[in-house]
Amino acid sequence: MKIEFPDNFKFGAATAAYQIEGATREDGRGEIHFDQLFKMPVIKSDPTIACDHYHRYKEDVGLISELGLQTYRFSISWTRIFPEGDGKLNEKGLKFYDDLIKELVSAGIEPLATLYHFDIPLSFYDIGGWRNQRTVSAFSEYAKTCFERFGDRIKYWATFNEPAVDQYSIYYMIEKMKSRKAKEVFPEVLNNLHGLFKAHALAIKSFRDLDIDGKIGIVLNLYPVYPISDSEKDIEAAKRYDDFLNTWHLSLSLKGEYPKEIFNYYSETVNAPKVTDNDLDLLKENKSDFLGVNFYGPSFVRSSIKNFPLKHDIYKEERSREWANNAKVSPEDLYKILMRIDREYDSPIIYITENGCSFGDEQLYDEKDEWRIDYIKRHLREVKHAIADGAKVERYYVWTLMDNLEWAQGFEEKYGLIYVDFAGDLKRTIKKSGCWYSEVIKNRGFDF
Ligand code: BGP
Repeated sequence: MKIEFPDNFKFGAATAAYQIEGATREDGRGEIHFDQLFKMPVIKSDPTIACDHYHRYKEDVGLISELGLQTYRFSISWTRIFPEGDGKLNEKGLKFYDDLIKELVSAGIEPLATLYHFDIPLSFYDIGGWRNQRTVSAFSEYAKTCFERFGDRIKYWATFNEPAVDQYSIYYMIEKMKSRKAKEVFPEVLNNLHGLFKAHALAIKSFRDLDIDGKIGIVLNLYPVYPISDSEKDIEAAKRYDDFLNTWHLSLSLKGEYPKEIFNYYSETVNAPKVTDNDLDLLKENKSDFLGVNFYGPSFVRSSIKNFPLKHDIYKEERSREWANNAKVSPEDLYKILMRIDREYDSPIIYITENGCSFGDEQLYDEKDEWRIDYIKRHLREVKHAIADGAKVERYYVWTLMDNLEWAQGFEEKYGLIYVDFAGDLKRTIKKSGCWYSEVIKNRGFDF
């Protein structure tokens, strides 16, 4: 059977600044919170070089071109533009992105830029992050600067990547590692998320005030959540996690409002978030033009006494062909979440902004790369299935363009369509999956 995609559907791949750029101490870039974490002895990878994309961007755009990607999602590093987060502007940082964009546009590749991919300026983490109004105002100034400088060439923008991961997997976990109590940290997570969504809405407002001819949205990590058993406790724990992960973020992003029942539950249990009427108006008046969906796999949840107030644990299996990067390979769940968004949120425009797999360490010409072809194929089939059933899915970005620095997991995880020789000279080689994807793009589909 031929799986074919409509003419308005675009194929691409995604990256994030910190995971590929390197050059963390060059040309005036300011420090981010992750720079500090990477100095800890438990984390062995070195972000100062990463893929050295900062110096090899021309070669990398050449490879994007060779793959035939129609669009490329990358992120802009806030502290290259404003080294301290606010205040002094860094012309050299702006120039790097100017050059990159020029290269992309002249090769006919449409850029989609993310303004924030987990890279909070160090100075702002230390003053309470997103729950400090200074961070919120600084972000909207940074966003405005990017729109003014690049908005004539970049038409597609995402404000934030995965607020839930930024706050629940990163902030919450880091603060708990400092032996702080979940009862203290979780309310901060909700207040941070509130500040982050205000920053998102302010960025949308300035995008529209500047009358940029394009679309702006946000990127969420979304997936169906299942209880691990049919016990009442597990069912309730799955509901709590689903409420937080999916409903909370979807409602804020697409309706510009808090989901009442969950909001009341948190107000009663953790006395957060603190929200004013003006904030609510701001969110309501500045909703996204599109929703970015990052999908890796469903979640299986059991009840636990840990992780107040969600009180859940996530079940994981050993990595295998059917359990990539700690998530079960389950393309049908991509279809399910897409249809849920379509039904419950008035059929928004959706871009799959990340989908991909790592099976751990992988050599060049490895059978794991064959598994990647199978993974992408099965997921794309479900994307088509959702389109056929009415979901407005218009783009698909593979995570990721090239093997990179996978945060705390370092260089061991390989998600790339392009192999990077980290043990040697960082030479890039297009993998078989990259060649296969290239054919898919050319043929606007594949046989299944
Ligand atoms: C997403 C992030 C990416 C990337 C990807 C894979 O959450 O936006 O930056 O890291 O996940 O990561 P993981 O191996 O943690 O699933």
